[in-house]
Amino acid sequence: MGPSALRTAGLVSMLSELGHEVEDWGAVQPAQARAVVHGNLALKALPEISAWTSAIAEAAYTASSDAMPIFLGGDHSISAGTVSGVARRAAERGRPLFVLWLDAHPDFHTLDTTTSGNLHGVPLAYASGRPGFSGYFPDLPTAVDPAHVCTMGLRSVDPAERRALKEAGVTVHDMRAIDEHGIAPLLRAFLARVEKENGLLHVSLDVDFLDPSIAPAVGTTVPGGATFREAHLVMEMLSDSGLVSSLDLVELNPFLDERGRTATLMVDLTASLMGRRIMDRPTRSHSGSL
Ligand code: 4U7
Ligand code: MN
Ligand code: MN
Ligand code: MN
Repeated sequence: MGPSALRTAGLVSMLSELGHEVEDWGAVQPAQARAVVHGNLALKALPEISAWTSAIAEAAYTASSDAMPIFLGGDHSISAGTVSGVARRAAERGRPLFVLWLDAHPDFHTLDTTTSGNLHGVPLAYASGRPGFSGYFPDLPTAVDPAHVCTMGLRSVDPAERRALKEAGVTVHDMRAIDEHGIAPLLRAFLARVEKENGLLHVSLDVDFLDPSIAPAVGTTVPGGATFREAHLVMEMLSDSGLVSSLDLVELNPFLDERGRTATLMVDLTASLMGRRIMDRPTRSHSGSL
């Protein structure tokens, strides 16, 4: 129901009003699921998610050829496909792919370390080429270099993920770092790296990045998330940077929403990313001083 709620909240008309040409490609059709059995018996819907991942990766690869795809979930397991698909496209272009993961969680479990078995908790590990997916998920054409991944907003990290993030060299700006430094300088430093390396940037926005008081429509609420203005500022800075080449909007569960306010917020955040401004601002580089 997530994509329907985002469409109902006006995603397409908002993008058109901002002057973008929009094509709604509708729903990706899943590939045929084949029997996949794994030793971790907690894994939920492994054959289905594996089949979806190959279909979504193919769609993401196709859609990123000459446009900026916006992928609507669904839960965050779609990003196993979206990130691996756009990574394949970036590699073909000889550009490094960077990933900004906006989430309360790092989603850095492998099939072996997840204890909940929830496959929306593994997509970043899969796309970064962490071990243990081979034979269960589609073969990765191109892994994202974990050194090109920045997570922001974390406040629920499992012990196995904490170890793996460190070992892999993922940049982690947890909520404490955001409290201490403010979100802008942390993001500015990451964007400067993307620009310096002539990278493409995939942004993955999980509803639970946001504080549940402003975004209740998610199954995995964790208190202490990004505020309304922090989230908009991130999107505005991303827009100014001109570096974003693809976007995920995931984890919206309209069944848990209050009069569509979370769907509306997700659409408004997308508007900030796609060029909506409170006031016109002089154009300046993202690394310039404010
Ligand atoms: B989401 C969790 F244990 N880590 O593995 C798990 F805390 O896409 C949560 O970020 C995963 O919402 C959350 O089940 C996945 C849990
Ligand atoms: Mn997530
Ligand atoms: Mn999450
Ligand atoms: Mn989730």
